[in-house]
Amino acid sequence: MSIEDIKHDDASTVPARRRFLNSAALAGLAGAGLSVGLSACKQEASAPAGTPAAAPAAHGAGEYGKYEVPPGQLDEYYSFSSGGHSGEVRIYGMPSGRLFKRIPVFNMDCLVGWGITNESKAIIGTKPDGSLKYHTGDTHHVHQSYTDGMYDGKYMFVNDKIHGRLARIRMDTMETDKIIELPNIQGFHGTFPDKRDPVDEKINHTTRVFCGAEFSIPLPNDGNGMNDPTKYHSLFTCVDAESMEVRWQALIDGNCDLVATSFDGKLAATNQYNTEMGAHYQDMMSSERDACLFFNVARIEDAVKAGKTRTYGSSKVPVVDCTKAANQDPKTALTCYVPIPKNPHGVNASPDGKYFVCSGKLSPTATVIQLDLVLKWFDGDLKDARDAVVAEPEIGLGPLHTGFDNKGNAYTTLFLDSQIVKWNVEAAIQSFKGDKNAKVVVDRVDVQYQPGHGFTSMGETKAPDGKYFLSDNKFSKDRFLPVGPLHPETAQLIDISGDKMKVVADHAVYSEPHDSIIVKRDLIKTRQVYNLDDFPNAIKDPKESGVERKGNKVTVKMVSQAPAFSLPEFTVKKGDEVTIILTNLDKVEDLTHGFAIPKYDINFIVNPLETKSVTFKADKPGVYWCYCTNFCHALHLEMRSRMIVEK
Ligand code: K7E
Ligand code: CUA
Ligand code: CA
Repeated sequence: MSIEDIKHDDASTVPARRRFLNSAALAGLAGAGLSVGLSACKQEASAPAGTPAAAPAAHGAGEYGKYEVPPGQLDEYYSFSSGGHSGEVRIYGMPSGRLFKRIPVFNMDCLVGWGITNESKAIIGTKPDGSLKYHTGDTHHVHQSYTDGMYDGKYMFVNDKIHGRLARIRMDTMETDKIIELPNIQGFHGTFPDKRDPVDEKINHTTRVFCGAEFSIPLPNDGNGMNDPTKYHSLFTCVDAESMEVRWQALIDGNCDLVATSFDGKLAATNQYNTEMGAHYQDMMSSERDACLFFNVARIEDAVKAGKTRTYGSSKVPVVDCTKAANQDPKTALTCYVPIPKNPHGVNASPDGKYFVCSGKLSPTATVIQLDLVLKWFDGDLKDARDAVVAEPEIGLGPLHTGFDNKGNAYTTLFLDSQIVKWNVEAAIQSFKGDKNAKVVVDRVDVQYQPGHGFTSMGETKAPDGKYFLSDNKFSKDRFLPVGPLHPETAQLIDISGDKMKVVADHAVYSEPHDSIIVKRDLIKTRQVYNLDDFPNAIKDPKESGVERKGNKVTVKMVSQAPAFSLPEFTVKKGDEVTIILTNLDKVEDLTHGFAIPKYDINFIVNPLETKSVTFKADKPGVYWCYCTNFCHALHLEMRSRMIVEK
């Protein structure tokens, strides 16, 4: 099968030729996969590299006009996007693609002072000496909290794959407010909040966040048993959405990848690509089938309550046994392993609450799993877990992630084909039952190039609106002005409101977005100004300004009011441990001040009525002009305070 065959497949003749890739072909793809994919793209691009591949002149600007947001107008949607190994989360406007804000999460950010101020350090986590425990992060998946199957505008959750942390962002200020590190895991990849309580019918909002660990490690990972495969395990973790404490963990067979939760709250699931528990990629794709692993949340929590748990290492978190061996009888089982084609990637919940769809990745298929059949298996009334699979259409090469519209269609990214494929879920089910006339694949559109995640507007709620699909592509090559070896990625906006999908905009995005959610703007209510009382250390009156000394610990209290700091100068001694507390008493929206101290590596901002503090050792005598970094006033440059460090 050549790339030519793949590229010229007609949407109507879905790839009967596309058989499951065998391991030998895959070994090739794994090594040369990207170049295979990219050369396929190259054939599509009629223009030589370096010139835009699309031909907008042929369409005329007018055709795209309705996707533009004119000056002074606001976007219809927010798009919240993870920033991959930048460790941050970004907020864009949709459809404009305008970047509004970068929310520092696991990274340091000297614009806002994230990782510099005491308050942010306390959230990120410190070593005993007060320095940051970690400086790096890798954000993959962002999801918001739900009420009644809709975004409630309260929280957003995002994972750090590198150090196994979960962060919460509060949506009113769009700032990170909690970060926790999950015990005994590595490669925390998929995460999803629940949508209602599995036990208490009255609780119809998010109370838990589920977290999947991709890499198996020896438990505990303390240097013992490092070459003993039986010691290696992955844990699936449940975190309380309010307290952000770990409620329980589940010991599983195989690994976790992405995570999905059902709208009725009863099920959480993770797709597993390494049921083989192999250490090398050849081993990880040795079996023809892996699994989508379902967790019966209520039963697990009963087991936790009943004390059927153990702990690992110094962690106090109760761990329940969710391995196959311990869960043979469906009627009492905590978990259900549904076999699906080899090395699947994403798992996504359909908005009608009925199905989870896993993408094949190494198989050209998507697998549709019917949730009430999974529950039937847990009741002991479904013979084989595989019988919960109600469709498995062939949709194209390298399927990764799926979004949904309001008409029963699914949109799956095809990494190797560089396409988005639109397919109909009910038709796929009919076809699986044997209906030869069922038209499963509805449309395909090329994207530039190699899509990873894709998402529809409001697609993760019970009410998607069927307007847009955003394709976050991993390569952009010739789509933008060249900027050296590191290319931006492309986020391509696709209008899905008609029968044919239409790419309507290329947005350049800084490396490397993975997941996004597209949220209607009226579901988000932000605060534009803080309350002084939000901060226990606030300096509420300029008269409280001054320098307080206790031994060699010095506290400098200061306020900012454009265009001045309340202390034109302050004096400390060499060797002092200095804490500066700064409250911005300007309460005008958008009036932010900054505070930088040369040679002391201090730089942060204070938003209207916000208080922040920094602590450092005054180890260099001399004069240091602290100045406002954030343009605030005609006399912004004059807004300074002189720090005098005496010998
Ligand atoms: Cu497919 Cu980390 Cu969601 Cu990226 S994962 S693409
Ligand atoms: Cu205050 Cu610039
Ligand atoms: Ca596998």
